[in-house]
Amino acid sequence: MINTACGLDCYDACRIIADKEKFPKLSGDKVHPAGNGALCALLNKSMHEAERIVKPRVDGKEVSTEEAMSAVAEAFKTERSLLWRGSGNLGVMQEVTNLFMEKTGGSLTHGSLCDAAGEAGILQSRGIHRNLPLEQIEKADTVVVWGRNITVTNAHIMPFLEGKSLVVIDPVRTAIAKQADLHMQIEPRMDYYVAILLARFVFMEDGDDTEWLEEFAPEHEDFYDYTREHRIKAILEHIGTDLGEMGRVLEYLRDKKVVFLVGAGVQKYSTGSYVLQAIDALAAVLGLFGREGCGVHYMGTSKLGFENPFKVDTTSVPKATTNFSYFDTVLVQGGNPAASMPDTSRVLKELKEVDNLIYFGLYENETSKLARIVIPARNFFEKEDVRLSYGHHYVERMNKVVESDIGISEYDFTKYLFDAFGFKGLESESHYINFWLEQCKEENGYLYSPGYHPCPYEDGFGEEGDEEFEFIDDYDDDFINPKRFRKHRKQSKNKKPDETFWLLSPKSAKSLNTQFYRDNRVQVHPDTGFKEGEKVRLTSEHGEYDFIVHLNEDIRTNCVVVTNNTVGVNYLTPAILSDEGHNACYQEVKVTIEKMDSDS
Ligand SMILES: Nc1nc2c(c(=O)[nH]1)N[C@H]1C(S)=C(S)[C@@H](COP(=O)(O)OP(=O)(O)OC[C@H]3O[C@@H](n4cnc5c(=O)[nH]c(N)nc54)[C@H](O)[C@@H]3O)O[C@H]1N2
Ligand SMILES: Nc1nc2c(c(=O)[nH]1)N[C@H]1C(S)=C(S)[C@@H](COP(=O)(O)OP(=O)(O)OC[C@H]3O[C@@H](n4cnc5c(=O)[nH]c(N)nc54)[C@H](O)[C@@H]3O)O[C@H]1N2
Ligand code: SF4
Ligand SMILES: [Mo]
Repeated sequence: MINTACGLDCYDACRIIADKEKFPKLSGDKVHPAGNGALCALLNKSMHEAERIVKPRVDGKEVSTEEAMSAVAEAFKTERSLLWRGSGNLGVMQEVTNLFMEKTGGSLTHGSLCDAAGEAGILQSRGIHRNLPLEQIEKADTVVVWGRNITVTNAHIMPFLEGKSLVVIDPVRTAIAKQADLHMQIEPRMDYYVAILLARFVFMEDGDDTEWLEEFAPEHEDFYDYTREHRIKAILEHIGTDLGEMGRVLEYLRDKKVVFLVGAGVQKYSTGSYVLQAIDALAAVLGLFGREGCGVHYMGTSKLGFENPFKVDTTSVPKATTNFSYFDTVLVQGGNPAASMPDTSRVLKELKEVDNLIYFGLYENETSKLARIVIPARNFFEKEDVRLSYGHHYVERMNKVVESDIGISEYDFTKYLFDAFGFKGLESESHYINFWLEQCKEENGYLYSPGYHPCPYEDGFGEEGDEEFEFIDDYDDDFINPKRFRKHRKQSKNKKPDETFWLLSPKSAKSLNTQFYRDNRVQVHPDTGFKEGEKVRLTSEHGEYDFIVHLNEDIRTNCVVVTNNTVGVNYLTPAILSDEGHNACYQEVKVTIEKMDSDS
């Protein structure tokens, strides 16, 4: 039996037990604390069925690996080069290619397509982001699932929620919302207001944890004043809720051990960082930090506490809005920017202007089709690696399970280029693997990340635990101006009804981002009058694309859902960065829907 872990970009980072003889049949680890031993269909089925790129290509012709790698080396002799890395595989060895970029004077990216807005908000309030361990979630009375679609994206957290009161805050009645004691089906992009108003109500009923606040968050009186600047009635209407529902939520928070499980959904906006700051502030008012069974769980900084041997000193460009055309050579590794980045028209134009676009990945996709050089990669069963997790603190060694003739590992790719350029200083593959593993703490036979803290923020905030909690004291929003709430209402009599829809683009159960199954549908509420199966065009100020209607009663009538594995979804999304964190803002967009003739 060989132990490894799933490298797909997922909260769970499941441990896998593989039998070489029976591969690709796999088992989960039933006794592992971070799961119930079941592996999901993406790993068990989709990944093995997906058709791999087998042969390298240069200028459309199949060539040997040696020829293709020599073309890669040649391409890096140009002046301006960039490595754009996606999240196709979350093993730490993905980053070994940084070492070559540093030597050759190339650029990397900063910021994220994913969670960096929320992360920036957390850093503002806590100074350091220590994620809440799973065993604390298990001790909670109430779990608030806030913008996270856990049955789809984080299924192995389900056992930790058993027997708890469950509140879900989501514009969609998701599967977990249907199981919840209370579902707030709010208007999208309003989570900041939900959190601030809840905090305001907690203060109003003297439910704040004054003792804790005095010790760890002495600015709480300023925050109390700040919450009072928010007009209750106008905001409640905008959120799509009322006093009664807010009161019912408070019942689940009052004098309870509460955990907020916050997902990517709340922060795909320019204002994403403020949302996490506001949720953190609510948690602070309730005294939820540093206390058993309480806290905020978000996508964690999996490398926290590690010395990273692949941390390099290079220039960088923002990942979500990369100007590819500035570069002569662009290496896309483990990603599919031609589909996954926002504003596809812009991205395609940029990518087409790159002289040497190199695609290093497993499968054909929108990006591989544009590339001048295509290098097939090894998948995570075919190479050595180490898996950290953003959902929990367990670290797994990823052992090679099978040999493969297909592709090249990231380490060998890097080694080839070091040798071709005569660069020195690359250590052996096992040196790096051990370097990561040796930094972990071992307990009860499990490896823990050095960033693990059993009860985070017990002593205080910041790197050393000697800082105060910082409350949010400002909210900037150009997209929706809260001061205009009242004006909007007054005008609404004469105004045409708003015919735009929020575009939500969550993850799909059938895909891992753009890997595996690709969809072609837009989900809309039946009350919109559209019919199942008809073709519609969605238009935003950034572009348009056609989809097939799928009716879904679980969506607010003013929202549409196009999951992020749907071909064309990012033609509609904006190439902008969040106010903090340089994150993509996929949902800062409204669309119109137009019925198309069935034969157009
Ligand atoms: N509209 C919209 N768009 C979104 C999002 C959204 O919410 N809405 N979400 C965003 C988020 S959160 C993310 S994380 C991004 C993800 O976007 P990307 O990071 O671009 O990831 P994928 O599109 O899944 O492409 C991953 C590719 O990695 C390759 N790959 C897999 N394993 C390996 C390996 O071991 N080595 C190498 N070299 N290649 C490998 C596969 O060929 C696969 O095609 O998408 C973002 N896009
Ligand atoms: N099966 C599967 N699992 C995955 C992935 C995948 O592609 N497929 N991708 C992985 C990756 S890269 C990531 S980043 C994670 C992300 O996983 P999650 O954190 O679950 O993020 P999403 O699926 O984008 O959206 C979560 C929820 O937010 C809701 N939502 C949308 N807008 C708002 C809003 O304004 N406010 C609130 N309160 N809720 C809102 C959506 O309806 C959705 O239910 O999942 C990982 N796991
Ligand atoms: S994709 Fe997620 S749930 Fe599925 S096996 Fe991998 S880590 Fe586990
Ligand atoms: Mo992500």
